[in-house]
Amino acid sequence: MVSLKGKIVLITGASSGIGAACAQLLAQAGADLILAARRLERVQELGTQLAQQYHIQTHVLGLDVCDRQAVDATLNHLPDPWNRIDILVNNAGLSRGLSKLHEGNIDDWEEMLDTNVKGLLYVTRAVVPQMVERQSGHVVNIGSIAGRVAYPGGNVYCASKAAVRAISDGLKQDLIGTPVRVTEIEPGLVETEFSLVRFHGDCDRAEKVYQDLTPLTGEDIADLVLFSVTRPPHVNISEMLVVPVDQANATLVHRRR
Ligand code: NDP
Ligand code: 8X3
Repeated sequence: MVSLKGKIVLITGASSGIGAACAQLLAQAGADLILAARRLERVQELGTQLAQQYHIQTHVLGLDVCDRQAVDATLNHLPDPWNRIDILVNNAGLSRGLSKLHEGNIDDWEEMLDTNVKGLLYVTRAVVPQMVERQSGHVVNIGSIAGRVAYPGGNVYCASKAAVRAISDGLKQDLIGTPVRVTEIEPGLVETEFSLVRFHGDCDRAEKVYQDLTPLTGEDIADLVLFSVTRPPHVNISEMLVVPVDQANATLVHRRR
C-alpha cells in the first residue's frame, strides 16, 4: 500500500455521505485534504475535526461545482501548496425526483445535469492540467450502478451517471501516455442524504428506500477509494461496481419483508 502522507486530495461534496466518509478515511491514511461543498460550515467543522484528530493539513472551500466561474476562479488560484493536487475525488452529485420522463420536472433535470455532468467536467478541467504538467495524479469519479442501466423513474439521473461513465472512459484514453490515473467507482444503494435530496426533504419516502435491507455505507465506498489511490503507480483500478448483498442489480432488491 502506497502511503498518502503529504499527498493533497481534493474531495468535492465533502459535506455529507460518501464525500465526508472519504475525508475521514483519507485523513486517517495521512493525506492533506481540500474539502469542498456548498455548505461551508459543514466542511469547516469536518476540516477542523480531521486536522486535530489526524495531525493533517486541511483547506476548506465553499464551492458550487455548477458555478463555472467560481470553479475556475477558486481551483485555478489555490494558494501554495494546495495548488498541487495529487488526487481528485469527483464525488459531488445528486438526484432529484423519481418521476416518469414525460411527467418530469425540468428544473430537477437541469440541476442533475449541471451538477453530475457539467460540475464534474468543470472541476476536472481545472485540476487535471497541473497533474499532467507535474506527471502525477489520480482522478476518482463517483459514478453509479445507475450509469450502467436505467431504472423506472431514474431516466435523467441514470443519464447523468452514464455520462460520468463515458467521461471517465474518455479521460482515461486522453491521459494515456501520462502516469495520471482515472478510476470510476459505481455504487448501488448507499444510505446517505442521497434519497432525502432526491425526494426534496421527504424523510419518510427517503427512509423507505433502505427499509428491510442492509444498504452500503459511505465508509464502504470510501474504503474502495482508499484502496484505489494506494495501489502502486503502475496499477490502475479502472472501475468498480459495488452493491449491497441485498441488491442484485439496479432494479432487483431483496427486502426482508
Ligand atoms: P449526499 O447527499 O449525502 O452527498 C452529496 C454531496 O454532494 C454533498 O456533500 C453535497 O454538498 C454535494 N453537492 C451536491 N451538489 C453540489 C454542488 N452543486 N456543488 C458542490 N457540492 C455539491 O449523497 P451521497 O454521498 O450518496 O452522494 C455522493 C455521490 O455518490 C453522488 O455523486 C451520488 O450520485 C453518488 N452515488 C450515491 C449513491 C447512493 O445510493 N447514495 C449510489 C451511487 C452513487 P452540499 O449540499 O453541501 O453542496
Ligand atoms: C444511486 C444509486 O440505484 O439509487 O446512484 O440510483 S440508485
